[in-house]
Formats: sequence, structure tokens, C-alpha cells
Amino acid sequence: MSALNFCLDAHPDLASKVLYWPEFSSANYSAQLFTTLLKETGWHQEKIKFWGKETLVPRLTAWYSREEKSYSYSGVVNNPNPYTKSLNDLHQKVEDYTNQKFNSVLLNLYRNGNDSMGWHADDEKSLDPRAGIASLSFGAARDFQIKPKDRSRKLINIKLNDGSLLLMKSPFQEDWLHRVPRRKNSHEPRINLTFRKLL
Ligand SMILES: O=C(O)CCC(=O)C(=O)O
Repeated sequence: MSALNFCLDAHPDLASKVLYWPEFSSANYSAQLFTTLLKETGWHQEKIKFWGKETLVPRLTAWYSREEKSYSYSGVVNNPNPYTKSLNDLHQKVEDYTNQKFNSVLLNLYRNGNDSMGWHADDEKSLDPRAGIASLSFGAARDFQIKPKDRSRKLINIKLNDGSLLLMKSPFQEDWLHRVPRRKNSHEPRINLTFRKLL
């Protein structure tokens, strides 16, 4: 269960902040989970205000919490759905791998390479600043990019593969931004789950 940091070999200072398990789940198990999550999840497309104008976010999302926690960001309030059995099982496995505790999960569905997530940090006051954020990916491989908030260095690209797990340890969110950029040549869907600990 030891993490592999080959994508960050050139950045030894990040080894204590970002951990990557490329084979958290087997191809078979990932394919099953992808189908289950796609079907079971209460997906919806949020509207956010951007420069005073309402726009649809370029992906579908869903929020689940074990402790009935709501989660707000960018003016969107996510009311909690109760955990399903699949989410419970995944949650347990992710906690075992990462040795961290979470109580909620945000799911993102990228329908194809046109869907994306802009630069941001998961640093809302409602999140426990001592807890990490664990990001689990199924389906199409997509680039995940990180860069320091103070722009002191260039962005770093990490390819998040099907069945992989990435852990952003505390205090990564204090100093770094991340995003999933559009990729015109990616045609397949991807589901990402970020396990979080809300206060
Ligand atoms: O889809 C991903 O890999 C990242 C998701 C993310 O950044 C988020 O949910 O805050």
C-alpha cells in the first residue's frame, strides 16, 4: 500500500504533501465501480455566478455526507445525500490507504474532455484544515495540474489514471492551487471522488 511518487520525482519537496497510488483499484473493480457510481449518483449541474453572470459549471456534481454536513463553495450550497453502500466501502478503503479520516465526499462527473474544473484550492473555512483531501478517479485518464499560489514555480502535471488515488495532505491547500483543464482529445467520461473532512 505504499504510495508511488514517480510523477513528482522532480519535486522532492512535494513528496510529503502529495501522494499518488496509481493502482488503488484493479481495472475490473474500477469498471464495475464506474458503472455503479454513474447509475446510483444523484448528478446535477450547478449554476455559479461568474463576474455577476450565472453560468453552468462544466461538469456534473453530487455531494454525500456521513454526518449530514452541507458544503458551500462559489455561492453553491450542497445539501447532503446519505452515503450509499458503494460510497461507504470506498470511504473505508480510502481511509485505510491514506491513514486519514474523512466524513463526506464530493463527486464530479466529467462527461468528456470539454468538462473541466478551474484553478482553485479546497480551503473553505468549513473544511478541517488539519485533514487531507483524497481524490479517487475512475474512467478516462485526465491531467491534474497544480501550481503554487505565489506563482514561484511552473505548474506541475499529474496524469490521474483509472483506479488511481491521490492524497493532498494538509497544509497543501494553503499554498497550492489545482485544476483539471479541458482536453479536446479526451472523449470518454471520468468520475472523480474527493473525500473531505468537514468541521
Ligand atoms: O477531478 C479532479 O481530479 C479534481 C476535483 C477537484 O479539484 C475538486 O473536487 O475540488
